[in-house]
Amino acid sequence: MIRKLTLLAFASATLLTGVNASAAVYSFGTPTHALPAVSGNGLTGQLWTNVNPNTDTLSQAQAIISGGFATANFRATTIDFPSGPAGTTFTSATYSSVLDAVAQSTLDNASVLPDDVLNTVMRFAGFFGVQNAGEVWTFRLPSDDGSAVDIQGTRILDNDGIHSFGGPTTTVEFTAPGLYAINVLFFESQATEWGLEFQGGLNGANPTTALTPRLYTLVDFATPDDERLDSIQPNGVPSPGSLSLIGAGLLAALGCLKRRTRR
Ligand SMILES: [Ca+2]
Ligand SMILES: [Ca+2]
Ligand SMILES: [Ca+2]
Repeated sequence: MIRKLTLLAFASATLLTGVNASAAVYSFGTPTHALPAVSGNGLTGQLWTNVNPNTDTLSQAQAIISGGFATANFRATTIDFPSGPAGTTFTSATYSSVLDAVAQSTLDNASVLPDDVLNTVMRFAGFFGVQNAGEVWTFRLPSDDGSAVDIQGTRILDNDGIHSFGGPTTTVEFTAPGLYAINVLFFESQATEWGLEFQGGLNGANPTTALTPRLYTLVDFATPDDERLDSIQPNGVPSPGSLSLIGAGLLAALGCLKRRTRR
């Protein structure tokens, strides 16, 4: 209780003084888009199944992502795999057991569901919604094996390599409200454990994976050049045309979807 009160007092002081840059490791103040009137409903999720078993680094995983289409695309309301409190499951588990109901219902290639999760690469792209100037977020990224988070092209969490479930924590201050580009990478290539969670906590709150209202899909707020992403277009959000878009420059900054002709 004492710790919680201290954190609340700190947060109040931050708001009153407006001087909090020294409290956060990273600071961003130039959003890509204005904050929409609607809440977010998840990031654009992509997975590559049965990748090279020697995919042991983030750079190797990025090369796979840049090399072509994902095996499947879906909407990730949370970055929580396996879904639920458990941090990890076994690499013998199937995608149907690690993806939550929304992910499975928006999946554009259901043939992956009975496959085991050994040798996976995943990428989550879209935007993080900041509602008020001066929000300070604590972000945490435990995974088995490697993972990373980029915001506006800056790597704020680097959890590279083959390791057991765990990862770094950092703090990010946003000095203006709006949508900030976010990109989460994950790879797993070594049996027997598999898991990823992206957690956030606002103004000293304990980080959790319950971030759905803050997460906005790429397909809603940019122009994806992989037409298969159209299949995960959700309901209840503005069409891309209702917002001003940066377009190709944004996709390049995200290290994004390779432009290829669908066969
Ligand atoms: Ca979990
Ligand atoms: Ca497999
Ligand atoms: Ca592992």
